[in-house]
Amino acid sequence: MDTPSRSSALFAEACRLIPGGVNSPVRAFRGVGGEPFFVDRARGAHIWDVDGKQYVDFVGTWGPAILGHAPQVVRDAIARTAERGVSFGIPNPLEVEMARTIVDWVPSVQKVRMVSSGTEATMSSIRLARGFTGRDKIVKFEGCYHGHVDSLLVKAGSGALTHGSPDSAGVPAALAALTLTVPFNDMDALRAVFAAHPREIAAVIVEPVPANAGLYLPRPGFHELLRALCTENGTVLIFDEVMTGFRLAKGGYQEVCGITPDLTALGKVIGGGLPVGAFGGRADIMSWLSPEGPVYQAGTLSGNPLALAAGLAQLREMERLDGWRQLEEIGAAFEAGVRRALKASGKDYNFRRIGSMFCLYFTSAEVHDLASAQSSDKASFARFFHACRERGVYFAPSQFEAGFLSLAHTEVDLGEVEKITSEALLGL
Ligand code: KE4
Repeated sequence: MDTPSRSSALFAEACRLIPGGVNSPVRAFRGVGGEPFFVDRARGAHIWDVDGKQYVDFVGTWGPAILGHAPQVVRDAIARTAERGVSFGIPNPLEVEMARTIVDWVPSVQKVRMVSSGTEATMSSIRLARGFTGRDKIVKFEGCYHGHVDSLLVKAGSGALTHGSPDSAGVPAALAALTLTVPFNDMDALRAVFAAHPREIAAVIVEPVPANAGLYLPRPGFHELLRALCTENGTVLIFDEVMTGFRLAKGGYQEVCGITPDLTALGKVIGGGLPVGAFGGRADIMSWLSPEGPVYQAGTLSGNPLALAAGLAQLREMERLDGWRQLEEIGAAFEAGVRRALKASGKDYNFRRIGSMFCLYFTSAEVHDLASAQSSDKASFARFFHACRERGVYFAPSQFEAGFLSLAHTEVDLGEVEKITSEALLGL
């Protein structure tokens, strides 16, 4: 019998101590079968597992690693800041610098509050919208994922979808009933939900580019209609840009599409890999937040100096390098390679990309919402995933996740990946 790998031994121990052996479900490989490997270290576009195997990484810790893993500027900022303390629970200058950066870079954000995760950002945005409007109902889109917020674990994407619990147990039916769901890109259904609940909806929350059922794009006119309906009904429009913020453009996807949301949820990139989230928007809405207003929200580690120093270092480096232009060039080169690999293998699978975010659906159908995304052949995806993993390329361990490129992915990496993906597709 083969000696179990260190990953396998660690996973066995982890399963005795942690539910499913993981601290976040999607890491458990349930979407692709087999056991997860354990990471030993990461640098740039590469990760190494505890058994010494190297991978080109396209998960990028689910989005934060936009410069690549552990960039020098982030490590230096953390070390420098740690010399002065690691947490205060007292206002510190980095909170002002981060707030100013977000307000300057994201035009719709007039005021912002720091939190410690994307979930906190969306949860607080929903509570704030309900307090501001005095209404209870909210709208979300099927397959969109906004973190593990009770009100938003209704027809949710990401791990909730992967593990077959889009409507999570433990969420009171009375609460879930206040969350109305609509298929993304379905303009008739969107009009209908507002017609059925005129001036009753507190907020609509949307991933402007849904990336938690793979990755699909908004149809022309969809966000314009959404903006108009929210304005007509006094409904707060919340863009969940936890994933797209500071990645698809300096000002996030709202800079790309020209739509102005009322609130925006942020996370991932702004933490440089450390735990950070943020939410912000119209000053008249944000003024309802405690201690200014009656909507309570708080956090021991909100505005943590290490996390903000890491995030600011990452944002400044992106600005210095005009990283968004480079990411588009890297994304285009990656896409060209994938399309050559698909052509060589004779597979008519559906590859979607926007900037440095992508998804390869194992279906020839056009994917524009959750239902069409679910037409993907998950068994073929799983075989492709493992064939690539064995050859040293790590994609997200679920068909219902997006992939991420970084400034650290080189032409050499992409050339190697094209070869490996071609072999994996041919072997299906
Ligand atoms: P966190 O609470 O995980 O920091 O953020 C929640 C969240 C909110 N909004 C969007 C659009 C998100 O994509 C996320 C979290 N993304 C997943 C990846 N699909 C995180 C990975 C995980 O759950 O382990």
